[in-house]
Amino acid sequence: MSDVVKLERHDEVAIVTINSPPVNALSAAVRRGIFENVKTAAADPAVKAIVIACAGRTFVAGADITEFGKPPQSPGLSEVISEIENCSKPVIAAIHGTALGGGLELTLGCHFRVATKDAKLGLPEVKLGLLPGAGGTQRLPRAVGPELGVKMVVTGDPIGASEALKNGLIEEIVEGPASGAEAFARKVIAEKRPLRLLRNDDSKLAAARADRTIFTNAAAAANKKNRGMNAPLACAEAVSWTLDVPFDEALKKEREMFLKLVADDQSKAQRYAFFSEREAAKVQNVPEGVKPRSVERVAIIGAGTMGGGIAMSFANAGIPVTLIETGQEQLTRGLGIMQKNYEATAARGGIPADAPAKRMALITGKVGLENVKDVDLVIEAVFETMAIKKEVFTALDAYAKPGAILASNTSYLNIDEIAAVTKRPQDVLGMHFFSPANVMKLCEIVRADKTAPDALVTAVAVARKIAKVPAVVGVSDGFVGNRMLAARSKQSEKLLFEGALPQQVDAVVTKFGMPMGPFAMGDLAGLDIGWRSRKDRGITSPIADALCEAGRFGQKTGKGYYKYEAGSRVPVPDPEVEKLIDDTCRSLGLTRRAVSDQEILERMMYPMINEGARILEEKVASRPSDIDVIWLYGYGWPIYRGGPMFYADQVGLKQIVERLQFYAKQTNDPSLEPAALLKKLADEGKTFASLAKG
Ligand code: T1G
Repeated sequence: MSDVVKLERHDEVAIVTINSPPVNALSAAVRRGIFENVKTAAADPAVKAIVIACAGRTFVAGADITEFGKPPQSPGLSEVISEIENCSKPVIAAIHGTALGGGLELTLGCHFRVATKDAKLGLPEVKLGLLPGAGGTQRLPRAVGPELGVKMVVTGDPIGASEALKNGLIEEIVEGPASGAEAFARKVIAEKRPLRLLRNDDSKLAAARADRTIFTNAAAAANKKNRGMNAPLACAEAVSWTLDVPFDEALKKEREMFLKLVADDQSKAQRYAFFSEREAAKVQNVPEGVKPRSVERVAIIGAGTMGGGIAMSFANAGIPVTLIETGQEQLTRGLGIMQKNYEATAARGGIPADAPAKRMALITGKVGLENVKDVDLVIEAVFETMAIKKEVFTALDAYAKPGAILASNTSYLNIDEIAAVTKRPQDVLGMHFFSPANVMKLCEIVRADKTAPDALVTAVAVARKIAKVPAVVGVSDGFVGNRMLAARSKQSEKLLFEGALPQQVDAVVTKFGMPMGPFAMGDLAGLDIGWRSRKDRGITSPIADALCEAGRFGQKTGKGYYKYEAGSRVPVPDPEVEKLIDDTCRSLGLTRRAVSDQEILERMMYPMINEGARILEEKVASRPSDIDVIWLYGYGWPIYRGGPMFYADQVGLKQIVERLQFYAKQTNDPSLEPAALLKKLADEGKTFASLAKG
């Protein structure tokens, strides 16, 4: 018998308990165990009802994603679900934690479902580039109605137990899942309640038969939100089969669609992203068993855009935080901006109406650095100049208690240098959030030379606790993300001198799947920032400088690389800019040429990949997948392309080396010569992924 699924009998109720940590995923052993034990219980004349429950922290969280791509093992999940659905005795699912994907599909084959009040129920397969592959697209709409059904399948977002109860997905909210389900089972037996087979229940489909816009709207919304992705549209289509395709035929079509998607590069990339995000949170090169320090009290230094956003991230996670400024005026202004931010989000329904007050109550404003004296973690987010950082860290070192961690939110300054002004370099590290910090999920955790292992794992744990995606990086100009972005920016500017226009470059990059191109991004951030920095460093960038000298700082002045109609953020190509580029190139004696979209794509992506290879050589990142996580969650790299290093493996490293060598020669730019690691892997016919296998 299975050791991950147990069967016990409480009088006339059989309890089948799944116990396969960490999330009771439906591995072959678990599927076999459920199948055998349900059959045994069904055949036992003393058993009048069967409960399926889970041990541990959650009900089944889905199929075992690690099994995808491997030869299928019997029994398949659909077979297990049919065994349950066709059982002559009532089968009740006892849900707690999260019933997701195949886990929820398992419950949909049961005749009844009960759940604890905090349970979440969903079909997130679309987030893995898939669609529910074990009947979820056909049974869920029959349980909750096609409108909520198609929304849950296409967005992949779960619903809570109370919404599930309201919409008929569960019969009751219970206390202990198994005991509550057992009590419910006894009621079903006593009442001789007829079994509820969702496959035969079309009662909720009539409305959609009358108005199919439910599906066309869901598909349109999916297409708009998930540009270039295959799965959301497939999900919307599959749910529409509930209206006019016979159930068993629809299951076959669903299975075919699932097999097509699971073999698709997009789903491979999304499943890779799922595991890479979790891998990144596992800190490498620290002694075995290092534990995080306890962090009860947190202080943020600086109530500007970044400091405010970081404070909101803690408040959003329900964690009280002290926000410290040097003057009351700055503090009041910062708190006011955060209040307005929350109110705007609540006004558009992004958070409950009472959330702004609740979250602002978690943020305590204080004036003076001495207010850090009792905190366990300080995150500094003041001006990006080394002089100010050193001044602040000197003071923090004096005021903060021993063992408090001092983190800087700097986006590129040297953490070793900052740590050196303190007496506690072992407690100093970087926590680089991305703007807007209350929205962007990435947090680069910068490991300085003397950062203690437990300080490092503490910062990673805190980042996860505030729903960020941490990735550990080393000290380097721009750490990982911005360093690779700089390699791309260098090429985007050169392409203007060679013959491309901003709108052509941006169109190639957005067609690839990035949220915006380099020039629109520059206009958003403000071209004057780079202009000031170049002047500080005594370097020029003729076209960007000319734009700034003309007062074209980007969106903030209504003109930059593009022009912006009053009140609009939509970039509009501007003939004045084309003329400025022409004039600048002419003054430099440059002859412009036609540049193909393919060259633009390669000149945007391959130099970043090359920089990623150098970052790995220098151990500034320890895994190629960490670099991918940084680009997925810090820069909006399309999830269905996995990340720059995953994409490089798909293109083929040999091809990338050849193109980099070609462009290095064509543009006389030695920085485009392939990095040694990239060249070595290409020569050996290997991939970046092969590095992860050690
Ligand atoms: N398969 C295999 N491993 C999984 C897994 C899964 N479905 N879900 C989680 N894990 C691992 C994860 O890699 C990590 O491993 C550990 O469990 C804890 O996860 C047929 C085809 C359930 C909300 O998409 O959303 O069903 O790093 O760190 O933050 O139609 O895990 O410890 O070694 O995320 O508490 C659909 C995916 C699958 C749900 C818990 N199901 N999982 O979050 O822990 S496809 C999903 C989650 C499917 C059917 C289709 C979350 C969680 P390690 P964790 P958590």
